[in-house]
Amino acid sequence: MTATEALLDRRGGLRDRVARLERMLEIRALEDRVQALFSEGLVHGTTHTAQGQEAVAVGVAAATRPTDVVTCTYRGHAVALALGLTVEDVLGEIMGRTIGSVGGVGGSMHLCEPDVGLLPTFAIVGAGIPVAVGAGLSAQLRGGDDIAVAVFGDGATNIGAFHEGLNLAAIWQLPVLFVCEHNVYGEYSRFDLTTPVADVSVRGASYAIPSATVDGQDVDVVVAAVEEAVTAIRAGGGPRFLEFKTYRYAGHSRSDTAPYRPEGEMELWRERDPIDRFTERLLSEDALDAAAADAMAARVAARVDEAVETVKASPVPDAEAMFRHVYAPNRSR
Ligand SMILES: Cc1ncc(C[n+]2csc(CCOP(=O)(O)OP(=O)(O)O)c2C)c(N)n1
Ligand SMILES: [Mg+2]
Repeated sequence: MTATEALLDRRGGLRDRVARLERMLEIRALEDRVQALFSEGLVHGTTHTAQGQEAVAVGVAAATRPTDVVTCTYRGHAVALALGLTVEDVLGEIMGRTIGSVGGVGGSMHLCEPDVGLLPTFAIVGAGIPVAVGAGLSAQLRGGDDIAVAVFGDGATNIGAFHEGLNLAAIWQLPVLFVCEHNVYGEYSRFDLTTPVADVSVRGASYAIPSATVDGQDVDVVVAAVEEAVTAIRAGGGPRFLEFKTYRYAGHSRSDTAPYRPEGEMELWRERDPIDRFTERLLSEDALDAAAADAMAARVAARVDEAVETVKASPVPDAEAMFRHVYAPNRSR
């Protein structure tokens, strides 16, 4: 199997609901390990993890296809793994090693893998939105029924690029799905202290875009919502906007311990943990038994342990790598 086939295989595997649980566990395990590696000084720069948001990432990946393109944020490890990147691809990039998806020069915030549709993840808040709109225009001009997906945070809906992107997508009826990961915080500020609406999906209405607020803690609900929106978009129905209510367990980045959280808030969200809920559902449906669930958890832990060793053994890129993907016009002509 070539590397591309392996990525497509991982993506296609998400057609199976039990595989969705395994991918969510993989995301959680990797993100927990990234925080530990950061504390050990093995992650340079900064890093933003997405524990708690796994159902949104996996649901979006399961209900789209690799020929669709996706832009997302600096909190992008979960979406990248869901789309099909391997733990080595993602961790290699986070740790700045040549084994990473872009050879270790991108880092945690700049993951990219065209084979499964991941355009670079973006460090600038909202910056992926107009790029996805451009990709939607490109898809429309090419014909066919591929779409573009922009994944962004609640804070990004206060950025100009969000409004420009929705407006343009609506007036040109572009095949774009706007996905908001509403995780209650933008950096160190609670959403309700920065934004005068409770549901950002209402903002879609001012651009005449069919929009909805959806439970982001239930992967089955996420898949159903994305499938419905994607079907309408592929049929030429123009853009759709989905806001998923979710929560980030980690602080904003690095060693932020999130002292700004109100007491009890985390516990309330943990009661609706997307992995626990989905595990319980699969067990109650007999789609999974306790032994298989344990084996799955052990398999994921071993995969992450092994990836950490592989990545640690991978070299850092040489200085020349900085210039390898830089485009410059030939001024001598
Ligand atoms: C244009 C711009 N302004 C400010 C920042 C600093 N910044 C980084 S993340 C962030 C918060 C964004 O919150 P949200 O969109 O809700 O995404 P989340 O981090 O919650 O996933 C800010 C203000 C930035 N990176 N880009
Ligand atoms: Mg947020």
